[in-house]
Amino acid sequence: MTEKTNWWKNAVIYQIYPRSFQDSDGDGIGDLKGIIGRLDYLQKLGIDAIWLSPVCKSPQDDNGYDISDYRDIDPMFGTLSDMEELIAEAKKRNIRILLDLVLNHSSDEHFWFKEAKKSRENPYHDYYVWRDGKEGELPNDMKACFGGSCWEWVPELSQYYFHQFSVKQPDLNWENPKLRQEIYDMINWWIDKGVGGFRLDVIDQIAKEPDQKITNNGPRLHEYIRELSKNTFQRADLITVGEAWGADTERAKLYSAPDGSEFSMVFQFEHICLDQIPGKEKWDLAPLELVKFKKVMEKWQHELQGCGWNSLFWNNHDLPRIVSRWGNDKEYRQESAKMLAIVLHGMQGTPYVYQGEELGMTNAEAFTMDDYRDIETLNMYRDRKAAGYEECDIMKSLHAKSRDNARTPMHWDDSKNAGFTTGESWIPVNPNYVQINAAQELSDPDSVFHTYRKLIALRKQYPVFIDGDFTLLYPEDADLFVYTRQNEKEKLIVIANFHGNTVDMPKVEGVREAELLCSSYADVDRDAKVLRPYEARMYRIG
Ligand code: TEU
Repeated sequence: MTEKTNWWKNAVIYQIYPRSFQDSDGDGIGDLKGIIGRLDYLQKLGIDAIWLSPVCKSPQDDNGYDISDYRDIDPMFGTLSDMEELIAEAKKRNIRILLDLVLNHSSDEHFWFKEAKKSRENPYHDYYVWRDGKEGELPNDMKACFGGSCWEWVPELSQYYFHQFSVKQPDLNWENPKLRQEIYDMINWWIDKGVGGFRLDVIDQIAKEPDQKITNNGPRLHEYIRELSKNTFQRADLITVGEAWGADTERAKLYSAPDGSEFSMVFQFEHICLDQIPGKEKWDLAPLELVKFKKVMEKWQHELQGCGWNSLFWNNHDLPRIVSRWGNDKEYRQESAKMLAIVLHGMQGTPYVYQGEELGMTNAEAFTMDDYRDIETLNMYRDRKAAGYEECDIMKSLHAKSRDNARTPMHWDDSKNAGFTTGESWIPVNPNYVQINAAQELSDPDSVFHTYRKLIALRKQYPVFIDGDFTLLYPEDADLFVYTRQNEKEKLIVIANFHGNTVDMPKVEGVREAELLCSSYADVDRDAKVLRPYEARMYRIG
């Protein structure tokens, strides 16, 4: 096993959704050369690694999460040599590249699946999950994530194949040791190319047991992950993060065990699911209750202290923009974006910043059905229409939660198409790029960008960010999020007003003498009796 440095404990990771980051050739779709051209910007922000959403060859049914060749780059994004150049250019700037491994399913256009479909005896047949049956008599009533049944009929074989996502994303059969070995070889090939780590797409779903209707957390899950880790990740000093919607704290401790037997950390979504009606779908909206939210964050901070490792995130390519979700994307856009950044970056774990979050980019609030591109959104619209939902209710859910909210192009400047492309963008650019863009924020020392830059630098400067114990203060307060982090030498204090009203300043010991590290307002009155809307302050004693 390579010696592990755990470099990722004080790292900050930046997620790039390649098709919306920077286009270099005018086809309206972002690409690898575009990313290379923006590395200096990312270096200025201070991040340590980039998680790239999938860029491998793909028919793009689910924007690249349907891979047809794991060892090649999709021509829309560039070539393998562009990828090698990206890895090398990033390395020059001390930035590592993390790839997104989609191992639960492949594309139906992958060579393996094309072979698998030829006959039951084909050597690749067992790379996928099949059940015998009769046309029209589904093996069971399991539903796919993007709507419809999990089962798809293949008449030539008189069999159904299993797919947890779209019909073009057949599930891989992890019970087959040959498939597993094939995956390890592919991962090792990428490790040899110098990638710095991996994000593992829906990894908690690989050990599915369709006959028992088990999707995530199947009985063999951790056995598979340990074997995977041993045969691949443990060869190098990598960062690995598993996406696990089904993770509770107990499981997260297994995934992120300090002995490195599984991953470095996982993405868990307990906090993210708090603004939906329990037991319903993400489209069924409920207001966020701060008290509940704080309890969830506190639980994760406590439970993993010393025996696991958290990831910290507000956003990704599947989630709405945080400033539109739990901040205020109008009057207090900047203040609330900064407040959310301060609250998150003060906690224990590795923060992830999703492209544009560092500018306070907002949801695509004016999108109509003509503007949406995402398969999940299009299918939801179709299914809810058919089920009799009102148009205005459907649109309300989509404006709040469609994945396309976070997939509009990055705002670089106020020129046409926000500087993203000289051609026609694959998805509309958010018209507010004229006010919200990187060029403007770079030149304003009080911008959201500079708050992120400062927080990223602070995390590297003070060890308390990494090892300090977390204590939640005022747990029952419905507006304030107040906590401390403490190690033997230092203490951090974070005080935040999570809402748009003015609230009394909480009393926290030590604040008077403390050094102010960061705040969401440029002018800070240390004697103020109140916190202004979305005001947040981060102090240090040490
Ligand atoms: O997402 C996992 C997943 O379960 C999502 O479908 C999630 O439930 C949904 O986005 C919430 O709206 C991962 C990827 O991040 C996502 O982009 C892919 O579509 C999905 O896996 C399939 O690979």
